Amino acid sequence: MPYEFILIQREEPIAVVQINRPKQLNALNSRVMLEVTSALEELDADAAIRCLIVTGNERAFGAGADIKDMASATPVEMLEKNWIAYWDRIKKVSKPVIAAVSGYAFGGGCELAMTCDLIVASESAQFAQPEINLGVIPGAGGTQRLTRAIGKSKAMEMVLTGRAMSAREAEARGLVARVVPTESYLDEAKNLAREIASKAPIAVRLAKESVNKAFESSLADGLDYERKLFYFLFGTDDAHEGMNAFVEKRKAEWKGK
Ligand code: DAK
Repeated sequence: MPYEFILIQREEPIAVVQINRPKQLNALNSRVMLEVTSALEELDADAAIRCLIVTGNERAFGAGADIKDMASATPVEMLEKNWIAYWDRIKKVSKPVIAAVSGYAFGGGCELAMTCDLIVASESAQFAQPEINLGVIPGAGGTQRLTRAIGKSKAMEMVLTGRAMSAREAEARGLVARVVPTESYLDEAKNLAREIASKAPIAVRLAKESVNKAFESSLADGLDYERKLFYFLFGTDDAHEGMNAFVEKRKAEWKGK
């Protein structure tokens, strides 16, 4: 499909999906969400790509859902937008998705970043769920994912006041994996993506699946799930290649089989 609000950069084995609505600080409307979701799904199906990045620009990852679009919406219109379906589709992408965040990650922007597998933040990134200031609450996972990421008390504070959290605090609280200089945040995210892309592809896919399972299961069920994936990997050529390469003191050559 022709894209209006995103740019795609392919640098095999990684690819970057950049939200490109700079005048509106990358406010997310239905079209933006459709394009981001479709691009991620296309790249997920592309065998030459092994790790994905979603980003915005230095000033804004995304300032949230487009408030102008929502200002006079009725409950039925919001329901029919079925926005949440985009987040569910992004969650189903099998390859790792890194959010490279600089500037504002507010409301739906913060929720989009949290839906990715991990966040690399620039020093100037700010995270907030400011929906309370609009008379509503987060609707695309903010109250749930933020709480799981940073704990109840801090999530409560952010959701009830709408106050923003700095990149450094987000790192200290485990919301983001690492904070990097603003001028090189995308390069740092790409380096991380390339590192992940250099690992055994099936193991990467199942590792992602297993970590994500931790958010949706009891500890006992999660451990059980992890163990089954672990046993399964012994049926792959790559597992034997990885272990033999270690024993033979050489670099492993992954086949993704
Ligand atoms: N929507 C529309 N336009 C936005 C916007 C947004 N969220 N954020 C910024 N803009 C626009 C501004 O209107 C302005 O446009 P012009 O006036 O120049 O035409 C331009 O971007 C620059 O913004 P500012 O002039 O305000 O820039 P500042 O640097 O002064 O301030 C700011 C930046 C990010 C602090 C400020 O713009 C701001 O507070 N923005 C709103 C942030 C916000 O409240 N975000 C949460 C939106 S609610 C759903 C699930 C989830 C959601 C919706 C539905 N369903 C399940 C159906 C999500 C909801 C949200 O995210």
